[in-house]
This record gives sequence, C-alpha cells and structure tokens, in this order.
Amino acid sequence: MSKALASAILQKGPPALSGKTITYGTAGFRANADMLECVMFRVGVVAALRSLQTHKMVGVMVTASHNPAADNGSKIVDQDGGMLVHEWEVFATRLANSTDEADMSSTIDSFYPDFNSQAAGGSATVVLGRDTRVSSPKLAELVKQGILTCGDRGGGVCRWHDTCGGEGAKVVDLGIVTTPQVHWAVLRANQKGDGQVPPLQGYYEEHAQALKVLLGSKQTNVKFHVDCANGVGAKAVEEMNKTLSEHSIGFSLVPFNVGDGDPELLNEGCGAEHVQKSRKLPSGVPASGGNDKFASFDGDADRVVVWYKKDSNLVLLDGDKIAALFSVYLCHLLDASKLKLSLGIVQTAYANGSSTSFMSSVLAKHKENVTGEVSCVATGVKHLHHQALHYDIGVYFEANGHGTVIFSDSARSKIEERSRGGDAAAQTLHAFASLINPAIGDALSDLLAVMVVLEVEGISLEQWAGYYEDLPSIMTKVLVKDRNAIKTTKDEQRVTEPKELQDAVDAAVSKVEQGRCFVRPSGTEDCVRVYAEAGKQETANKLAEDVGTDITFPSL
Ligand code: NG1
Ligand code: ZN
Repeated sequence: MSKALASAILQKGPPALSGKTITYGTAGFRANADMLECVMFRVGVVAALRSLQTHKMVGVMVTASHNPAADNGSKIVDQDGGMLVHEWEVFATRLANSTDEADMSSTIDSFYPDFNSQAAGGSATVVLGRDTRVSSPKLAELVKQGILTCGDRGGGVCRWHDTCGGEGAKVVDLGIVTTPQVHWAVLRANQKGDGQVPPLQGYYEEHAQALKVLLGSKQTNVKFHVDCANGVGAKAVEEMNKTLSEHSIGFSLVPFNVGDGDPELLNEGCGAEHVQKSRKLPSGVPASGGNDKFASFDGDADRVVVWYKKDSNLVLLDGDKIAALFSVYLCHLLDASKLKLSLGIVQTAYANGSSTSFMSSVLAKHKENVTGEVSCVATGVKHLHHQALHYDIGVYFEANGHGTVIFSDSARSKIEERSRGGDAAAQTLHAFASLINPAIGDALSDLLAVMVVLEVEGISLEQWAGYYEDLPSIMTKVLVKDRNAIKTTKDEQRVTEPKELQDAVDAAVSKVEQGRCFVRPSGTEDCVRVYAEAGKQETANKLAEDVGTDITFPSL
C-alpha cells in the first residue's frame, strides 16, 4: 500500500521540489510561500499517517509565525498536543523532498513499518488551523488535499481500506486560529477520546474558570493593550474578552495592530519579535496614559512579551522575566503547600545572564521546600519542553517570550489530592495549572497568567522589572556561505567546529568584563547568530562586532 500512496502523492499532489531542499526544523517547515505547495500537500500526508499510527488525532498549523508576510510554513501537532516527535520530523523532511515513487514508498516503509497492516481498516483525523497570511488559505487547502488523498476510496486505487470499510482520513478545519489553539484542540480531543474536537469556546471557558478560582473574591480592573502583530492574536483576544466579561472578570485586553489593513503589515515593525529584538516601541501604539500596560504577541500568538513606557522608552519584560515571575510565584505556593515537588527552570543560551543568577538565587532561597535547578538547552521550544518534562513542575521560556509551565501527571495528582483536602495553596496551584497551556507556549494563556499573578501578589510592572537588571546584550546576524559548517555543543554555548572560531570567541570574551558571547547557526534563517553580553552596552556591541568579524573566515 505504501506504493499506491506514493503514486497518489506524485499524481495528485503539486510537482515535487526541484533543485531545492527543505528541512523540518525547530519550527516545522518554513520558507517563502511560493516554495511550499508540494511541501504542504505532503505535510497533510505525514499528519494523516501519524494519526493512523497513533490511533489519535494530530494537528497541522499553517503559519510562519513571526517571519515576514511573504513566508509561510507548517507545524505538525503530535497526538499528545505537543510538538511532533523527532523521528517523524526526519520522516517529514524525507517525504517532503522525495521525487520518485520508489524512494517515497521505501521512506514510508522505513519510518512507518506497520503502515501496510495498519492502513487496512485504519482511520485518521487531522485538526487543521491557519494564520492570516494571504497564502494561508491555499496552502491549508493543499494540506487538506494531502490528508484526504490518504483516505481516498476513489480512482480504483484504494490505499487504506480496500477491503475493510474503514473511515479513511478526515479533516477538522478550525479556520483562522492561533497555533496554541490547535495544540489545545488536539490535546483535549484525545483526552476525551470520543472522536470529536471540542468547540474552541471551551478554550476560552477553561481560562475564565481558572481565573475565577485564582482571583477568588478579589475585585479587579486591569487593562492591557495587546499588540497583535497584525496576526491571528486579534481574533483570539476579542473572543477571550467576551468570555471574560460574561464571567464578570475584571480583566480587559485591548487589541491593537489587529491586521485589518494591508496584509503585508504582519509582524512588520510590531509584535513580540520586533519588540524583543529591537527593544523599540511597535508601530500603532494607541495614545495612552503614563501607567498603561502593554503586551506584544507574535504573528501566530504563541509568544508574548510584556512592556511599559518610561519617558518615551520601552521597558521590556521578556520571556526570562515572565519565567522569573512564575518561578517566584510557584516557589511561594510550594512553600505554603509543603508539597515537596521539584521545580525545573529551563532556559536557552539567549537567556540574560542576570536572569539565570536570579533564578538560581530564588531556588536557593526556597531549597527547604523546593528541589530545583536552572538548566540550559538548545534553542527551540521542543528542546525546552523536553527538558521541562524531567521535573514535577517545569517552567520554560525562551527570552523571546515563547514558553509555558508544565506539570507532570504525578504532580497534578498530588496537587489535586491536597487541594481536595482544602489546602488553599494547592488549590491555587491547581488553578494555575489549568490556566496555563499544558501543551505549548501560548501568548494568551501566558498573558492572563502574568496578569493574575501580578494582581493577586500585588506586584507592579516596575517592581517586576526590578527583580533583576538585565546585563546589556546584543544579538547580530552574520551571513556566511555555509552556516551549517558551524557546529556547537548541545547547549549551544560553545562552537566545536571550526575550533579556531571558538578560540577567537574565547580571546575576545577574555578581554571583556562580565563578558559572554556565543555563536550558532540559525535554525530558521540563513544566517549565523552572534549573542554578546557585557557589563556595558558599548562593550557588548564591540564584542559582537569583533566576533562577527572572526566568523567571516575564508572557510565559512
Ligand atoms: P533560530 O533562527 O534557530 O535562532 C528562532 C528563535 C528561536 C525560536 C525559533 C522558532 C531566537 C534567537 N531564535 O530560531 O528562539 O523561537 O526561531 O521560531 O530568538
Ligand atoms: Zn510564533
């Protein structure tokens, strides 16, 4: 049957990529939209096969997140609501680049040896979402065609269920949604296990219910202006607002950069990526009072950063600061409940050095009741999520605002048991675990969690910003012939090849007070990234510049 499927992919799908290859990277497939027709069709096939194999629903989100409007991409959501397992990322890459039937059929057989036996009588369901890009409806349609091709009964070639009357492959199209909403839908559908995808209203309701518990009888009136990057966040923010007001919760989210103008404006001079990388105000900021609070989402609303204006500058509360806020809060709750759970804080090398020191000191202060550690893993939330699974509670955030807090099953049951016994701290922990997205970083969940923690703990944005002061830092891009010639250690803090490059970085760093610098090839752009940190901004800039020059070796 893998042969019949391979033949159908080639016959029914768009022409194979020629002269180019594409890789399923840290953020799925991502490229200029023009290059993606065949890739998207095959993403549909991979998703359907994964659903067939796991007997569960999986998801596909069509988006290129914070990338420019002309790009697009896709992320496959695995049956547990998280990101696709690594082996299937490799399978997706192989299938997307395959050009002939024999290769494709053997690829299917080698990555999914049970395909032929499972296809008979098997069925698959894929939950599909897309962002607001102009190219997204067409590319989502191609994903759909790929999925349906797997379950096609017509044309004389019955690929899955010729003798069995199985259901083939189905699509549940959610239309324009945020990336985390697709993760949520897959997770909840599989938890229920009745073959139905719950309506998205459930997503908003869950948040409202958790907020009610967390706020208790506290009367609130908190407003955040939300920069939606002219992307999908605007719709979700509006829906959330409606639900919050139906439940008389005094939180209001006022969206701006809602994408009702030129589609080219997506992520352009606005959104989380712009704010976090440039530390400049986004475009479209509404005229507001001096004490106003702001948040910026990225184009598919899986990242958030918080900020406020001081004079006419922007004070940034990035992913590191969000992780710090949640970690302090969770430590207090763990102290109060005496649950003796482990708390892991997971960062990448891009985390500001001051944040790492701060987190370590917080954990040290609470060591009587909390066993914890701060760890550093490779860039990309899948690495952070994976590491966070090692703890009872894992707080993971990239500095750019992508992250969440996850609770292990055993931690959940201990918390639930204690909260049934009436322990207030355990009840709060339970509600916090229900508020925050358990599957993936979610701008909306994270923002609501930030708002509620600030509110119930009585912390102002200024106090939060004062948890620690960021060391001055800078990130630059260097263009080279082959970025993949640079290899790094697992945590990406050091270059292992070419060796001379790390020697040069070490030499540059040794001259700088509080200096730290690392170099790694980007997983999403054709460039090498340089990150430098130092006691003073000018010194950090100079360090990045010196190292940047070292990278442009003739060999690279
Ligand atoms: P690359 O291009 O590999 O640095 C960027 C972000 C990641 C992650 C991915 C996926 C930085 C420095 N890098 O990866 O954190 O978000 O995009 O979107 O922000
Ligand atoms: Zn994103």
